[in-house]
Amino acid sequence: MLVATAIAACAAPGSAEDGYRLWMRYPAVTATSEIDAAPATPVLAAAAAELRRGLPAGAGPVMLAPAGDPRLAELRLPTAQLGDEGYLVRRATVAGRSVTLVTGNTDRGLLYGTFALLRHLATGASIERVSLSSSPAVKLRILDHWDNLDGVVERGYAGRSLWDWWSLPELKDPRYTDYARANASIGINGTVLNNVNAKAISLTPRYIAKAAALADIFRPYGIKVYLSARFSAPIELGGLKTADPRDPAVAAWWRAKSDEIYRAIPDFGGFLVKANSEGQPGPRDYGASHADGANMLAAAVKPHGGIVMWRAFVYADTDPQDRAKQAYAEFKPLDGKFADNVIVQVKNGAIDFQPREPFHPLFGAIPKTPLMIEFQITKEYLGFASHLAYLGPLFEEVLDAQTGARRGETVGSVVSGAAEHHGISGMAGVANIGDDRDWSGSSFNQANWYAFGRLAWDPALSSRDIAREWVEQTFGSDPALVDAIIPIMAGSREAVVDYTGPLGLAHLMATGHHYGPGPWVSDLARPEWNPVYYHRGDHEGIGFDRTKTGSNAVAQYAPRLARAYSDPAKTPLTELLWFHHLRWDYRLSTGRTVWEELVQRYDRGVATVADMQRRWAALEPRIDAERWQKTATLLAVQAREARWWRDASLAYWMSLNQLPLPPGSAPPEHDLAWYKALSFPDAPGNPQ
Ligand code: GCW
Repeated sequence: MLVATAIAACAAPGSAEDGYRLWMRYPAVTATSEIDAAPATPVLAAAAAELRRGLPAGAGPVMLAPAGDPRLAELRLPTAQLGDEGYLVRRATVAGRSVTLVTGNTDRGLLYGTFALLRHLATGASIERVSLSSSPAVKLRILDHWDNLDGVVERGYAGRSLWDWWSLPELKDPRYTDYARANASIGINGTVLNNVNAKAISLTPRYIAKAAALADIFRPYGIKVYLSARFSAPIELGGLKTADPRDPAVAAWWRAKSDEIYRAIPDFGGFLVKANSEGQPGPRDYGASHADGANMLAAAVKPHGGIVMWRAFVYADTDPQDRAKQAYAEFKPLDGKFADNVIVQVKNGAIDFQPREPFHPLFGAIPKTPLMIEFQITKEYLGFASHLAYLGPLFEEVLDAQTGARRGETVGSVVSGAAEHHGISGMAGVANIGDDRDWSGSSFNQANWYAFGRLAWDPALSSRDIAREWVEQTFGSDPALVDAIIPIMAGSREAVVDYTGPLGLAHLMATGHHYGPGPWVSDLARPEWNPVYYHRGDHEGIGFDRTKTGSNAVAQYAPRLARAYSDPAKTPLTELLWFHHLRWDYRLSTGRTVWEELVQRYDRGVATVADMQRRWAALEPRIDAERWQKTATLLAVQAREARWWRDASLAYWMSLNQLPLPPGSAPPEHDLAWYKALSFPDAPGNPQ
């Protein structure tokens, strides 16, 4: 099927630069091209439509053809290793015509190839010498939406949920399609529609029909729909007396429920489950294990090819051991006990998405179990939507961390399953998407969605390269502009670490909504809910002793790492107080004491934000007014809040250690009582 298409200008003149177009800011210039797409499947149609939107003038003929197309036979292309999602894009002569060929073994491969070609062109590269080939290292590349059915997004700072559950399935907001396009452009192939703190009602026929409507919209973009399942649903919806996974009536209920879902959504991905964590029901309520629970659900979706993503984010408010140890303690004995369509979803660190945590000790520790990593794209602990914090370096740091368990093994290689050859592998990101016009609350938050998708496709990519291609597509490929923006992004996450919790401190935020500092909080019912539990600061020193003399959490790491983490002199400064309780006057490799180093880092964080503001200010002439202004305003908020974090924290530490600030360091603006009295019951993202 040959479609000769005259391409009309796609962006209306004068259209607002409100961030809606994300990184897909295709040229507004009219282009005429020939797009040869055969055969026509919904996925190929979506790919061809994207080319019509985005192919710049003068690109010449583009052919989308599956590897099996007889016209390609004589080219002998190396398509065998592309798998079922990989692509190959290159110049070729097909049936006597010189074309830009996009090929792959499946239509999804062609879809990804199409987006790769558009990215290639949008980043300033030429079509004449295009030669791209890639296939994803990770199979499940998934966004987890913590969206409640009433439209509130837990830990969401970009407006309300994108899903208008009430008007679905009839009303199909065109935005759903744009969401799918954006995800497909970075290789995301799954979405969990509802919050892991799940309501059983999402499994009722009414809601299944709504989810099915979204699945129909996403399918042409290679995106499968998943649902978070409430473990007690057989009781709440089915009227059973128990949700015990070993009870045949419970298993039968889930089987029937799964059959019902698959009748509506034949390619339904499966379930995500948060069980026995923060009040959610689960198999432990009945004395059964996480494996019993996961395997029972896995059996229900197995006949349909579905999977279960079972979260390892468990800590019991009745378990007295170090919270950082609890997930490992619970899951390590279960290695090898999970069904083959279960994947265990592990947060990047052992506590909870803090600005910095050492990687989770389960990575490398349970090789018989496929593990998918869970990152948080929404910035619950990194300044909500307002702070500019590019998370690429955070994701990269974790993925590149050596587990020490096997030679050369990294968290990224565990996740991609390279060594163990598991049938499934995955990476999940808690979405930062809402109904804000710019989707994520700011231009730079879009970069975190982008970076997540790119790294899920290829965990070996560098966060800096990703930043570059994102900037080029989002703001334009003028090298002077790109070179000015990248440094702003590159140091931004470290700045947040510096002004919120340097040297490995963590979990110091205010209670509930997590907005702003609260390192003094000590009056919550359970010890591990309190920041004082995590920093253990007192008159003498600060930090959590996780060595043999303390909780011995270090022993959960491979011996080589455990040895290093046991010695403060061998522990990276960035993780020092995570593993060690040290005297305030303990001298570090920098020549400074712990106290001096802490202050220096708080100051550095505040100074970095000031520097980011200066750099951004200089870009005013080069960036459209609307996006420039919003970022400038948000940077001013960030500067104020960075100072607040630094001042409140230092005021508190000084109340403990009674030490003076090192010379040159400004005193906190207010006294400690002032900071403690601040209250923000209206802070967003905290469902009551
Ligand atoms: O970080 C914590 C959040 C909770 C969240 C939980 C989790 C969905 O504060 O809001 O609940 O993690 O990951 O389950």
